[in-house]
Amino acid sequence: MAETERSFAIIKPDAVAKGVTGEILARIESNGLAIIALKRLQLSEQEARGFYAVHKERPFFKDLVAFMTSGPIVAVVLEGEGAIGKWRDLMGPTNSDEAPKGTIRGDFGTDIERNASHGSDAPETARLEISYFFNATEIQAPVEAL
Ligand code: 3AN
Repeated sequence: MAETERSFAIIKPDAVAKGVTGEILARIESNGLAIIALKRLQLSEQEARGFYAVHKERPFFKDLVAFMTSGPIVAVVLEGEGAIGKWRDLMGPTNSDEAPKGTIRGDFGTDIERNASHGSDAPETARLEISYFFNATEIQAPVEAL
């Protein structure tokens, strides 16, 4: 059995603007992942640059920051068995052009930049990303764990 993990997800500005936040959250829950923290916010340029700092030398960095600050996002903490891999499987490949139907990026994204969602790629990045958006007091454990 996979270990219980936490992952960090973003419903990106394109998906929020399309009105598919609820559909994406429903896919998370119907696939056995618990939503243990959630907020809707608009990133400042500085916040987006900080979140994507690992990509700061990449040619697409400026466009990525412009896109991620273009409208509200929904930030989510997920918890469940193998949550990091499970959420990445549900999202599909980074490029929405290549993502199969039935995946979030395939169904709701447009291209490699406007790809509807983000997910952590490893436990250490999940920890960093969660703490970038949420205080410990904003994260609730699932009811059965209390
Ligand atoms: P993932 O989000 O699947 O882990 P990363 O970490 O390689 O993908 O990329 C972070 C984000 O940067 C992606 N979600 C995507 O929006 C954007 N991105 C990655 N590669 C490109 C690219 N070649 N052109 C434009 N945007 C890109």
